[in-house]
Amino acid sequence: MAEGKLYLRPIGFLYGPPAEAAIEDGLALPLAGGPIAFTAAVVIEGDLTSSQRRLVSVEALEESRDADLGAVLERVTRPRPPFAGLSLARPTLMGIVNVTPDSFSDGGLYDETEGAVAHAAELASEGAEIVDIGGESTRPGSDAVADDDELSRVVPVLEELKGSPAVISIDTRKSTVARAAAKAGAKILNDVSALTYDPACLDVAAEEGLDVVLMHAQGVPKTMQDNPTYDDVVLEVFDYLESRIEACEAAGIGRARIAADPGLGFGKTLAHNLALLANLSLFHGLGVPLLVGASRKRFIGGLGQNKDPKSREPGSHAAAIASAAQGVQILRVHDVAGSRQALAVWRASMFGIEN
Ligand code: 7PJ
Repeated sequence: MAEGKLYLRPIGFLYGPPAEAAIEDGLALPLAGGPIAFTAAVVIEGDLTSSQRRLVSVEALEESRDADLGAVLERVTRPRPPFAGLSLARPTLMGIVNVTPDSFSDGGLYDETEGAVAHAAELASEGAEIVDIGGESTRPGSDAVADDDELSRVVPVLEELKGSPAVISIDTRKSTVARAAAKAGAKILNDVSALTYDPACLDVAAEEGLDVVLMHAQGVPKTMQDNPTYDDVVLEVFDYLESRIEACEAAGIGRARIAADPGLGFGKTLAHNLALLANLSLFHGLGVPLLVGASRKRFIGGLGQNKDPKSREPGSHAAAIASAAQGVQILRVHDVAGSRQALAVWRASMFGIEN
């Protein structure tokens, strides 16, 4: 982080008619051009070890003539174009389909092609606008999978999903898998290493016209939970994602084709995960749509003492709502029907609308 760099964390959110009225009166600004307004921001200035924070109203922000502040404000408020053809006006659900024998929550259940295809179709019918197909478990402690094994798990599933109403995303770190998936109809490359594990993914995404999800992770799945450390987890994750967006742009993947994800659970302690969740709105300063995956993760079990991943749904829904309430556009979830219900009730109560 450069000394004196500025970050803006929008706070004081309004929803529905009060949001519109406050924007009209110059008392609030739209978060990422969406339906949520913010009335103030925490302005963070400094470096990773010593940062200054001040609370500033939207009126004062708009009066400021600081060029750096103006640039961040523009990125925070600018409307986001559709991602992979999807309007992001409402929280968009990405349903998780694991085609892995060892994945921690669906382990063994969906390892057959037919099971995975049926599961993907079910999630789409429940309201997943994106289905994320993964053939390599990246949960803490897991080993890497050989290219051929991953290919043979996911390609038959993708072939059968051609014609699905959902946008197909491939969850992989490998360029061979990303290429084959694109040929088989995938539109999104979701890479938990933000295209660093296999740098050829940059060229594959550029050449195949894939939209990309860049996720932050510290370390590799096998050892990432051993002793994750940060000076300031929120600012470090922000800087990393910003540098990866720049790497994508340099490789010919335009900003409109990029979404960013702080990577809950990937080289993070409970405190790190909670700091990220509490500060999600700061990531709008990246100027791209945000994706968050909290679903059934260990930190939810840690908070609620729940060891069984499937019993972590209530906490997963709470995390999805906490994310959507900060303007996060895409939520990666196992339980699409349940998440949809939770989000619909949250939206109806906060925005005063039914859809
Ligand atoms: C994530 C992911 C996540 C994105 C996994 C699990 C582990 N991709 N792939 N974000 N997590 N973008 O589902 O618990 O959080 S695999």
